[in-house]
Amino acid sequence: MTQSNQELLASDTASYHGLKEGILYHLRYTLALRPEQATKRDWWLCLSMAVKDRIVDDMVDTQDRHNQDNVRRLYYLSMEYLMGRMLVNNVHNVGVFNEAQRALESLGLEWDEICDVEVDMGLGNGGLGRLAACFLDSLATMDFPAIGYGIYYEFGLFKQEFQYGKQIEHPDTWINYGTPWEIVRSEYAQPVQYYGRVEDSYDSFGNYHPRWVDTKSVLGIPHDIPVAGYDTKTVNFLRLWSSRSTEDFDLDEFNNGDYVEAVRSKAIGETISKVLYPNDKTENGKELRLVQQYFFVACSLADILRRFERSNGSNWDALPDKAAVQLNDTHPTIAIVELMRILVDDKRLHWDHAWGLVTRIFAYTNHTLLPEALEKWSVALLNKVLPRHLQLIFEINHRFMVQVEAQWPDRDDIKADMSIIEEGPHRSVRMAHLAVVGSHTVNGVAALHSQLLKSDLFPRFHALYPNKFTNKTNGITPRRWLLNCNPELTALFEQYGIESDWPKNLERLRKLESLADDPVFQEAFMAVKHQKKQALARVIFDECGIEVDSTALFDVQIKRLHEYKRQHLTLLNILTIYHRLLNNPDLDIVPRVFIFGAKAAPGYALAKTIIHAINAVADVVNNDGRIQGKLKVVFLPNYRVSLAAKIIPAADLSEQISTAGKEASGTGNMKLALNGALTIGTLDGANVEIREEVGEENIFIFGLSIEEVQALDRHGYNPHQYYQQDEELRNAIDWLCSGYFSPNEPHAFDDIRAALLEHGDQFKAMADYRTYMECQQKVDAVYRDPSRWARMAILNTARMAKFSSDRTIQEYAREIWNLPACSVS
Ligand code: B1N
Repeated sequence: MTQSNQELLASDTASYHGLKEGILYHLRYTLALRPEQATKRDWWLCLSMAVKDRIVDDMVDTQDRHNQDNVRRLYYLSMEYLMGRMLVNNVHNVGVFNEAQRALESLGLEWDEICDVEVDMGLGNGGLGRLAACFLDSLATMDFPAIGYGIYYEFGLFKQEFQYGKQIEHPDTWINYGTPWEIVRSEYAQPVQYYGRVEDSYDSFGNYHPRWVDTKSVLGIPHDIPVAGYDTKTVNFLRLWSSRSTEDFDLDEFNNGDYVEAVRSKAIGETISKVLYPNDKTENGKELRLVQQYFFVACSLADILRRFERSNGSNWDALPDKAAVQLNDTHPTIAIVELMRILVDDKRLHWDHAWGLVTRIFAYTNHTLLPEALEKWSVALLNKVLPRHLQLIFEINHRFMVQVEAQWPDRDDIKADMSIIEEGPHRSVRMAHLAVVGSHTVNGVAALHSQLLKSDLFPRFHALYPNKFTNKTNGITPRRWLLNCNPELTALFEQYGIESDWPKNLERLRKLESLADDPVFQEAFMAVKHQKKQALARVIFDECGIEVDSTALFDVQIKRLHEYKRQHLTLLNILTIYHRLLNNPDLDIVPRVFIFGAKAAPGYALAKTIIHAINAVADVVNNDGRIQGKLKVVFLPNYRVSLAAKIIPAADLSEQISTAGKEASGTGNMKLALNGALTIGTLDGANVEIREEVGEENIFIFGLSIEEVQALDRHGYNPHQYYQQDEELRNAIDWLCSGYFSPNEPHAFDDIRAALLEHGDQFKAMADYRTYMECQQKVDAVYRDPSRWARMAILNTARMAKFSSDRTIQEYAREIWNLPACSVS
């Protein structure tokens, strides 16, 4: 071997120096282009590859260290990861932001324009998927050995477009041109079995060992996305599985001479990882969804055990010391059963031995109390897709029922209530019960939500296992949600002597408290806000063609569209203000721009109607010269992580108005407050804790408390009463449904009225309408006092330390995972 070859092989860093050289290297040797041929996308790609090269060097070192030290690892199992754009985050985390900016500048390129080329990695629906992404960032930043496992969906969450105000969905073809951030590891492909039947069989000692036979199989291919921590060498990764057919898939058809049919059915194997289900909350019980769940769980567990056996052989008793597995909601709960199957059927452990290990490995996070979101799989479907797993579930349940009998003798009602199997004409498996029984710890995502888990959702389980239940209030990564999206504000921090390690230690921002009354700082803080509002105003004009005044109050409601989140309550507010303005054009109100961003599940008709209604009202309001631009309504299409990063720094007011008890936590509330938006909200989810942190004088709280909501549910709630007694409310609803806003479709919005009146207003919008309107008046009054508003906004930013996902992950690591950090230097 020549000297230079040896050097090259021995070298453990990229073979060029400087990002700019890296960009030009990739332009020539990866894309085979001359600079004058390169498009913005080419430059984005080359910069991304050059940044990835840096990250890969640290990734190799990190993984070497973890393997050599045979560390305990956290495995995060999630069906969803909303990573958004990777470039901006990665340049910040690996400390090459300035170098990257200079490199682009010297090539005559505009930083923002190049970043805007990147398509979001949108492999999730909303808060649950984004939480997983924030957690990965915190895990790497705090040097925790961790691997995220999920699905490499070919189509992420649909792209949303409005046609005549109605939501139209388009496929999200994010992977069309490939992504520079992945490393495909075909060498770690995993086979997965499905269908077939269970055959009785006995080993040579006469012991019963059922065999799962005549199965179909697919192959999972891992795509690794490096996750670089901020200001540390640690680089973890997210391993996403795509499905490929194996060659023996439907060999019978092949042998029967039906070549085309064999190839067609090969394609079925590839559909498993095709598309993310766009339902946030409603379960649809579709076979493909179950197949997706088992596919990624089986691949991930096989991968975890391969890694374990490489270092520990078959010393299964050490498994709970080396692996902690977190279930992100019930979606990966079949993992509990799959690990039992492997340990009992394949590794031949005794049941009690295996169960003892399994229940020390898993922990389960619940993200919602809404009954329609609680997963159930029909026994018939499970028997078809995973017959051996169904047997194991019955066995788990049988042993669990023995425990229940011991605790509550002869109480069949309690058994029926707690059983993993729901009896009835269509028997089904309650995945949440399975998750609770098979986990050592169950957590909710905000204090209030965790309380309700114990008192309302799982009271019997709480009585049986009082120490299993705990709270881990959600958090957000301050890197993406402040450093990356609001560099103008973070520059101010530097100017005012905030320690530069604030992105890793958000407590540092508390220093801003002492500046909250400083008029010069107030002005500087609000000047940044105004600058971000101007930038958002340009986005609004480009996207919607609507001109908005950047001095107006920017009132922001960004989240999935759902009745419980009550975007329609905001719509009633808008209709009322509009009505007041028309009746009194000189009315002295604070000019407002209502800004919405929300996708509706494609099958959720009422949610789509609400979008249509907001757009229809917006169209009338925005073009009515009589109100002199005092009111504007904007619905930005295709809400996603990268759009959130543009809206959040520009928000004055953050709408968090869910019916008390329905929003498990919320995380947008935290992102907005961190960027100095004031919250108007109900005492729900993490709003309760935000109030505790910022102080009740720095937040606008209104509406029914959870006790009041529950009392109304018990004693009968009558929405008609509010309709009859409140003229403005009645007018808003009647006007919406008069055809005035939809002359071509006069009945377009009747379903909203029906939901609010005839169908009983499940989410109590009618009851909260008046206090909401009154609270908005208080908002107006404060906004008219710029110094008071600035003080409140500054105190919100200053007091968000609790909501850093670093704090959340620290708590999981100490109290659930027992996970030591491992620094790589
Ligand atoms: O999880 C977030 C919370 O902050 C939100 O309050 C909560 O609504 C959200 C089925 C879900 N709960 N349940 C889901 C998502 C996809 C799906 O297929 C349910 N998402 C939440 C993070 O804790």
